[in-house]
Amino acid sequence: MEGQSGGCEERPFHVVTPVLESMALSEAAGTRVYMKLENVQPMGSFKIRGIGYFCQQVAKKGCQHFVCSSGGNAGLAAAYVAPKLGIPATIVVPGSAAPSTVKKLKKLGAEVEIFGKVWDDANTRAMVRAETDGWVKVHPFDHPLVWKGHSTIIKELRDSLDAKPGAIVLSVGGGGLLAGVVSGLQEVGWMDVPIVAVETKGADSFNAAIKAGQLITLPDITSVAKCLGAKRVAQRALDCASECSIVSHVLDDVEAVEAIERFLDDERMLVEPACGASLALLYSGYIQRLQEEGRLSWQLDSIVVIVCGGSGIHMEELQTLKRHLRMK
Ligand code: PLV
Repeated sequence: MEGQSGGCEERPFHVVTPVLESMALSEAAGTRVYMKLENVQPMGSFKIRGIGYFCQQVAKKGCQHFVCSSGGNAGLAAAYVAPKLGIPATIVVPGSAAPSTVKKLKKLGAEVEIFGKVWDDANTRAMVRAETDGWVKVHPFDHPLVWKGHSTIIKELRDSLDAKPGAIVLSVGGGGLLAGVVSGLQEVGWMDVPIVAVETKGADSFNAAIKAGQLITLPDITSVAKCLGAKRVAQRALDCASECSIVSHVLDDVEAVEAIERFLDDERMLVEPACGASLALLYSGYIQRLQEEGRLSWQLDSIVVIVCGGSGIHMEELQTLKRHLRMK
């Protein structure tokens, strides 16, 4: 199919994002840190890469209607590309989704259904609607086309860095970003670059799967990082662990939210707790701890942190999160 239709619809929906060195993060991590700034993508997160690519491909095959279950950001990406492809979209979000996200989705022209408590509930509902109405289900993380779209992050990194990084830090929800990064590393021949996969306690389904050696379904999502809140990761995410070196790390909500505040001060950018988790790994001294434990090399020339972004955050929401976590 690729290349058949030509014209502007073949152009990706995502933009090539900047890679910037962060003095503050480098100081905290004791190694030079580059930020891959996915927060400046259309709709504020990396999701546009994979979701945009998926939607573009199924549109070519005659899709009539998208239905996407989402914690927020995948839905925003789908709602953003749908009118550009001339296809209506229904986004199913859980009650935990930020009200501002729901508003934004409606503004983009999507039909929004709020269903259940966490993303898994919304996903069950989206599957029913896809089946009964004959719509195309847009999965936020578990599809090869989504991973292919996300893999462009690594090709861009290869083009913008002088040398391959010593490690890549990223957040894991259902594992779509992880799967995309691994396929990108395979494509550019960087398979020896270790990945640090970060989650928050209460949204740590990847860590649970790694420990058990099989997929585990968490009883509930209790973390404030709702966009990391898939009770069970994609099988592909777990399979990635046998194809390359992945260090799974879990930290606290408080650390993730502290990292959001520090990042706002240091880099003047506001991101979701889902992204704060990756930043906290650098700010809270975990790189050095992983090096002491022998899980990461002492000879890291540089680290790339994927600033995955997220739209469901504002100053007011940040204050609410801090109150909820009893932070000063
Ligand atoms: N968010 C998904 C799944 O939510 C969504 O529907 O938007 N960082 C941000 C800002 C995200 O929005 C997400 C995923 C992730 C990281 C994790 O990506 P994943 O799911 O590909 O591992 C429940």
